[in-house]
Amino acid sequence: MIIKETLTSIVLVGVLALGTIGCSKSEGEKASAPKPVASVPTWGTGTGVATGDMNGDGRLDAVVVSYVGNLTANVYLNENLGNGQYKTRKIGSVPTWGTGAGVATGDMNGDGRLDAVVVSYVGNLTANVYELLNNGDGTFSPRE
Ligand SMILES: [Ca+2]
Ligand SMILES: [Ca+2]
Repeated sequence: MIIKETLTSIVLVGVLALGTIGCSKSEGEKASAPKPVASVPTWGTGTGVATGDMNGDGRLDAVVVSYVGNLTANVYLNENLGNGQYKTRKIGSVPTWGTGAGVATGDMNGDGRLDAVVVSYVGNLTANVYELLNNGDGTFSPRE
């Protein structure tokens, strides 16, 4: 009889503990809901992001590619202002069918400045890769 009551108590404590954990997790998720640090225009498909110090100020910036309709994906530089805020501006565009776009950063031409490399689906089972070369003055030029 004592064993049965003990087992019942253990099960009840376990159920209560699980319930408590469940409630804590739910409340924790609400408290940590992400807030956007930047926004760019998009049609909702074909987006990607990469980080890199694109302007040489020592802070990582966010480069975003985003499908904006009309068979075009725009590339945006979100400059990290260092206070949790970003200054967003368009640095280029590439052709796309609107899905399967991505971006990476790297010094593609060896001049010491990070460039943006963009891949986008262009139809006919093909994705093209484009380079937006960092001119060092805040502008970027597509490699020709
Ligand atoms: Ca930077
Ligand atoms: Ca470069």
